[in-house]
Amino acid sequence: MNPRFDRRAYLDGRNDVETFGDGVEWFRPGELLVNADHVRDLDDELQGLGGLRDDASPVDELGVLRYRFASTPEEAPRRVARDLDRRAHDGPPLLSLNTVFHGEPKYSGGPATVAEPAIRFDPVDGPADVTVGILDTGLAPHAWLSDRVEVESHDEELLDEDGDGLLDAQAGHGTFIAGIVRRYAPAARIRVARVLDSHGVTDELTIATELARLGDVHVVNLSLGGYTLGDRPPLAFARALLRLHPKVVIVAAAGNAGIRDRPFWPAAFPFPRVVAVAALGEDGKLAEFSNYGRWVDMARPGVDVVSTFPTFNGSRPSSDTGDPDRFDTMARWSGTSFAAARVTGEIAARMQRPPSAAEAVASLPKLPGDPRPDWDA
Ligand SMILES: [Ca+2]
Ligand SMILES: [Ca+2]
Repeated sequence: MNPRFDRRAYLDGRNDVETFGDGVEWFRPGELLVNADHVRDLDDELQGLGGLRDDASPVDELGVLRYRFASTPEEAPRRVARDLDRRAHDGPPLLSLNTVFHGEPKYSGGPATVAEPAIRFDPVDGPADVTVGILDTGLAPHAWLSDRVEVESHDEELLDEDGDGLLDAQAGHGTFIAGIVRRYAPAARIRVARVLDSHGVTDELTIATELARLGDVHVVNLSLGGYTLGDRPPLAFARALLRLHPKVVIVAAAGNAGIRDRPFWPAAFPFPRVVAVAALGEDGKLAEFSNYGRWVDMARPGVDVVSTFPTFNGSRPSSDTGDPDRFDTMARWSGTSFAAARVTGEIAARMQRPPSAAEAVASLPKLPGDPRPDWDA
């Protein structure tokens, strides 16, 4: 991890994402997602504007179709989304851009430059009947995690995918989160799916599709999100939530831009099953980087969290103060990502008594103690 990673500059340099100026909302270029229930009303109009239907759209899982616009890729989907979305302003979304989502560690902090000692815990004996889904950067082999985690080979973490000899900006994020869940819910099974690349980038269609395919889980951790055009709910995500088993709880990070007046999705979905988690600093107040809004449900510590991390030695050399990018099984990291993972673990741990995620959510304190964070700061 490079502590000076500049996400805006990094995203500007990628050709598979774009922004419309403010650098807060990011989208897949030339893509528009359409609610399949309304596609007959919209198909002529979209094709007339140059949209091509993507036959690989996840209609079965989500009821969502994707249109690709080859020409004027920036303007066409954006204009169509704005114009057509007005027709359904108070109803469920008819269509949306394919919003780019990103993991939510705090970049300026980054993992620690030296290994941290392990936090000891005693795994609980006996069969676990709770399964936690983690959609993230995947999972690296780790002694803490091997006996509780289901991970396919294509869901393993990629540490230096760009091959520059340095740890990629968000590599280790999923492994770190799995360790937090394990710490708070030692007996829970963990099912990992890789949706974020090693720089922490994905889009709503990818996440929604994986969510629909995750199978039999009780709680899903989503330490990621994004901002949408017009602050409207992201369509593919809304569809995925409708199709998910009604008892499944989603725990989502509130985001790290220090924004207090815009919804961050999916955390901002106003459903009881979506638990939005802000981060507290060491003083027990809302962390300065944490987003906050009326949609935030809980807050947990999110600064200088220590958890599991891949073993990696980057090309930066050692000095008198040690090797700045040599990671030996543990790291320190900050962000609403890790506050959310703690809530996920707390829910899973409480479920081992009554196996209901919704009841577990209701029984959790919104805040870990007094004093309340300074919400209005
Ligand atoms: Ca790299
Ligand atoms: Ca090194």
